Amino acid sequence: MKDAGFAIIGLGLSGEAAAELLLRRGEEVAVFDDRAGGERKNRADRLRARGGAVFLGPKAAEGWEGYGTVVVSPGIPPVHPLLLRAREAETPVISEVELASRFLRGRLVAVTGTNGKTTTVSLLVEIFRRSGRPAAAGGNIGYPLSRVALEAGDTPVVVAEISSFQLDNVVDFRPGTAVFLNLAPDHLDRYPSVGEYGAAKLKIFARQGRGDSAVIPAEMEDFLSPAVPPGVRKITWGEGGEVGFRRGNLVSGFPGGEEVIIPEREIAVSTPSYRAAALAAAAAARAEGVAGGAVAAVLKSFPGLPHRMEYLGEAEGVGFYNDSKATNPAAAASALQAFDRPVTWLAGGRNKGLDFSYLRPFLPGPVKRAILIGESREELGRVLKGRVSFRYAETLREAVWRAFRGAEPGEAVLLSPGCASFDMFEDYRARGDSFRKLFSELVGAETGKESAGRPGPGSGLRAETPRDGETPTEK
Ligand code: UMA
Repeated sequence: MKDAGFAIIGLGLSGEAAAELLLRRGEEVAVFDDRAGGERKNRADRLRARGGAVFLGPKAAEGWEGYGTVVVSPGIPPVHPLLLRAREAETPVISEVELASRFLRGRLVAVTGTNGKTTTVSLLVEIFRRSGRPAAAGGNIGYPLSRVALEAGDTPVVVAEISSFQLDNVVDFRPGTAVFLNLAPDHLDRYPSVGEYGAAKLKIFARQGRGDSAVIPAEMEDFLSPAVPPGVRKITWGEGGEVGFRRGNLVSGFPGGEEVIIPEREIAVSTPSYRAAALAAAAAARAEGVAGGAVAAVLKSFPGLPHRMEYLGEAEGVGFYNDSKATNPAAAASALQAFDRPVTWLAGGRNKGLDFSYLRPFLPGPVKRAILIGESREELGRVLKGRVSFRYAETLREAVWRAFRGAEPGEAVLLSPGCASFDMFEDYRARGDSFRKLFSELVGAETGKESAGRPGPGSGLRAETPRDGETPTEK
């Protein structure tokens, strides 16, 4: 029994970065992972070369001793046997972002919510940079916060994308500004209920205090307020909030007046999810004292991210949209709400324990036809039955071609699966890349030429309020 040093569970991106961070501080580190293959072996070699101990594979647990602190990677389930052992021994357990935050010296702005986190974080980083404050992004965005602490711990502002998994074991994690985006059912393969999933997300506020800000959707104020400690400044966004869309402008309210940040029509992307991210980012920037000009400059030019309502182009008048990042029903519902022209909807994949009946109120909406793929296709089919005509496809390729052949010029084909990708692809990016490739192939095959770019006015994406001199198109 050692009862000293750190044990890290999981040797993915987070585990490796956390181990490096601790080794650099001269700490004793042992890393455990239930699997041995792939990139883990290279990571283990690198860590061993720096003096860390690494235990990989089904017998890894045999190397477990007593430790001073256990650092847990976000993907490790709460019932993992090593975590249970640590709890039994009353060893402190902290998440990787908790560890990382102890080494960050700049201002920490943290963003959580079910959907829209990465877009909001990306907007905020650009806004800070535009305002002259160097900023770095990290966390669930794909770049561990421990890596930010290692490589850029002195950056004046760190904008962290924080998942519920990362909040499960926070202790002193204290963002100067905490941004809450939304809450919809997700990850019910890990949490016993939406309540427990939501409770994990609320921990983003738990350690905040005087001088900090909580940026919350106005519509969730009653629900969120009890979780925000006294003395924390609350800034609400969205309908009825301090920062919102009013009279055709994105405005920020403040005592004694209202500042127009940017006319709505100048915002680069008009989808509901991007507009929500824009409001949350503007509110967080305001909380951090950033001038409206920097916010406006970024909202005017930031084109959105790949795999999130990404417009691929047109094939014979049919617009193709890649929303592969929609891995839960709420994200798919938000995508459907963006259209005011008929949509052939490609959906399905691995269900994360979620109830697809969430989608019912949004159907048929713009959906003319659905093509369902993946493990969950029959479960989804049962929800669509009687509301939307649908058929099954074996592969994404079959789905794309069927969708294209069945669509009329002026319509759209949307991949917004509402499910995880792991039944058919490595991750949502691989699924989106495959969709993009299939689109290029069919453009080449059908027309001999490719057309792509971002949607312009009249693209068929719903603008929530009419643009000047324009009436929104009816279906
Ligand atoms: N492992 C075990 N036993 C288990 C489960 C996993 O040993 O029971 C091991 C795996 O063999 C693997 C390692 O744990 O080697 C993986 O750890 P991890 O799943 O925590 O993955 P990381 O590579 O560290 O990536 C994590 C986040 N992953 C998850 O939350 C599942 C990444 O978010 C994040 O970008 C990264 O840290 C950097 O912060 C991904 C994600 O899917 C994108 N997030 C979820 C989402 O967005 O919905 C929350």
